[in-house]
Amino acid sequence: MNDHFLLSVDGNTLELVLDKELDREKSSQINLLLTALDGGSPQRSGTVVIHVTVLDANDNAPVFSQSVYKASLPENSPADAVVVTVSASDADEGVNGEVIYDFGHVTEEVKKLFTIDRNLGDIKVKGNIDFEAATSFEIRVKAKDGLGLSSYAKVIIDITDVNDNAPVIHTSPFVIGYFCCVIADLDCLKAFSH
Ligand SMILES: [Ca+2]
Ligand SMILES: [Ca+2]
Ligand SMILES: [Ca+2]
Ligand SMILES: [Ca+2]
Repeated sequence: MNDHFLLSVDGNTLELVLDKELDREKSSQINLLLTALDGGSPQRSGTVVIHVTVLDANDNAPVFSQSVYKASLPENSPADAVVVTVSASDADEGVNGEVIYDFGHVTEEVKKLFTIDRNLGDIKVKGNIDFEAATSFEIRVKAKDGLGLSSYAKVIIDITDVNDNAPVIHTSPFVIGYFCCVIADLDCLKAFSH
């Protein structure tokens, strides 16, 4: 007999009883060959094949291909530029295995600057990425199947600097006849501070 089933005999009635849990992801079709023997001489037998189709239950959450995705993005990248694509698979069938993507809990700033494609997992630029405002982002992403089982991964985006600031000379009257000059270049200042 099969590992999963037991035969229960009551007189001439025979019941096929499930003994061990079935897993569609391991084996979705099971064929059982049942042979009945009589006590006569010569002994005669009859055979029947029982075909069992295992239906799917949603017992797997989506699994991301990586727990952490890393990407690097130049500041001022245009809207719709794809930063990174996340991907998760779900071993279940049909709606139980359909994966959609979303951000997990993220800051309002992240929502203003990035979007995620629910079906493809593409994270794209939406707003103005400014290295002088933030040099990296950490985004939690979620993959959810059709019945709501979900899992999470982390996306780390490092913003790279572009020379988009000209030096600015600040002058202010200090004492009559003297001026104090400060030359500031935001790009350089950032470069020194990192
Ligand atoms: Ca399943
Ligand atoms: Ca699933
Ligand atoms: Ca900038
Ligand atoms: Ca810059």
